[in-house]
Amino acid sequence: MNIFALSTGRGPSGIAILRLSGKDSLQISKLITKKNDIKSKEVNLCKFYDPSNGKIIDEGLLLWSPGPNSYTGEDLAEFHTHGSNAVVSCFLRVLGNQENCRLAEPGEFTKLAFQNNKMDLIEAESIGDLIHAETELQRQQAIKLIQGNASNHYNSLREKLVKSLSYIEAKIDFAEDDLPENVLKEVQVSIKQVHKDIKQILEDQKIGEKIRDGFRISIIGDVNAGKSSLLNLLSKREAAIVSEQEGTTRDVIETYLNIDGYPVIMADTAGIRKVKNKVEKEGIKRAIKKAKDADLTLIMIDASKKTINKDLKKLINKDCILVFNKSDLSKKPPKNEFKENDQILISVKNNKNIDNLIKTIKEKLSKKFMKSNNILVTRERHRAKLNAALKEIEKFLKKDQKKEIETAAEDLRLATRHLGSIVGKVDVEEILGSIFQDFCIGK
Ligand SMILES: Nc1nc2c(ncn2[C@@H]2O[C@H](COP(=O)(O)OP(=O)(O)OP(=O)(O)O)[C@@H](O)[C@H]2O)c(=O)[nH]1
Ligand SMILES: [Mg+2]
Repeated sequence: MNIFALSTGRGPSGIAILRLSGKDSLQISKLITKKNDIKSKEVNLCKFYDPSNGKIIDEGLLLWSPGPNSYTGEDLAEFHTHGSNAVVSCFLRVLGNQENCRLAEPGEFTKLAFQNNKMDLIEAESIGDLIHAETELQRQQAIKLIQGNASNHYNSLREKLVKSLSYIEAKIDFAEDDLPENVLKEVQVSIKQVHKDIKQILEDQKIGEKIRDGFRISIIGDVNAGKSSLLNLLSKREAAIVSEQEGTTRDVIETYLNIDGYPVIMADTAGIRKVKNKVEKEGIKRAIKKAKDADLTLIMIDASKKTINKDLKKLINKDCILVFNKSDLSKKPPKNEFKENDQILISVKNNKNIDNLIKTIKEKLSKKFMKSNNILVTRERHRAKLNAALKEIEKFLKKDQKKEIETAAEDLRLATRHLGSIVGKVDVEEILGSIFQDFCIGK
């Protein structure tokens, strides 16, 4: 079966690219271009025709990549046409009319690339991330992973496990005097190191996932301090209702923002105050929970107030930024004991000092999370597999490997499999290969 799809976005544009992958793609390309001398690794200037009636569709370029040296690993044609809806629809219809040709499913070209060993699972996932990247940080993370920094790391850990496993398998299979002494000791040392490495990877404060999904920032504070006004200003839309009435916001309102390259999910919440009203009370409860779960909390206070509300004070910790709003009404925010916190005086109304607030938010997130640029875990899937591998390694380390060598080997085998499945590699034959490499079995 051959598959095809529009690879560029829909809508009028200068150029559209349609891809066709499969063993008949050269034959189909010849039919559509009426050319017999289609060259690979060159740009072919062509006219495109509907083979059913010989009528021209458009003119453009054809890139022809024979497999396996193509994106999918199969024979692959790319048609560059003009990007109008009419041209694209006509071209898709013509491709669909060819024998053994069907529309590709989402991600199918990349799935083929993975199946044909053009890339591993992490690289394939990261291509999806790069396509969906909305902020600079997300772009940087995705391209790093596409280039293989995480895959290399996981592969090298896995190779260590495979090697240890091969020693253990040999110990089980062959007479002891054929093997170097201390084998089990060396295995222990190596596995302990792998255990330490995986633990370290997992202690990353979920930074990779946060960059993918967004840092969680909560705005909490006094009623009427301007929390909803700030959310609206930052998101450049009327996401939340703003009014001079106290207690306007009750539900948590979340908006996805790009704060100067940082992906952020910002939550506006109900103002903190003592109330009897059941609905508002629930809103305040949710606000407090949001603050506790957040990666960063902005405490918003009306700068013209004389003191900071006592209930609000209880929620301030060293990680919060104190945001005094309405600097147009008062240049002197209330004196307070929170000397260690960042304190910023802004006016949402006059758009004053907002850039400074954004800078402080970025610095704060960066200081708290960006401790290493060695970001590896970007998905829950990776984390779950790492945890599963860790569990098996711990089981292995707890065993007396002399007495329980068979079950210890099984622990390692499972750990290897979990690690391998992160990059999409599960290969038992490799263990055998490693045995032959390290022990001269034929002697
Ligand atoms: N003078 C002045 N007024 C502001 C400023 N920012 C917001 N306001 C006004 O303050 C009032 C309350 O603003 P909101 O954004 O609704 O405040 P809130 O903190 O969300 O209030 P609740 O949802 O009730 O807790 C509105 O009338 C705003 O127009 C500012 O910088 N200066
Ligand atoms: Mg509000």
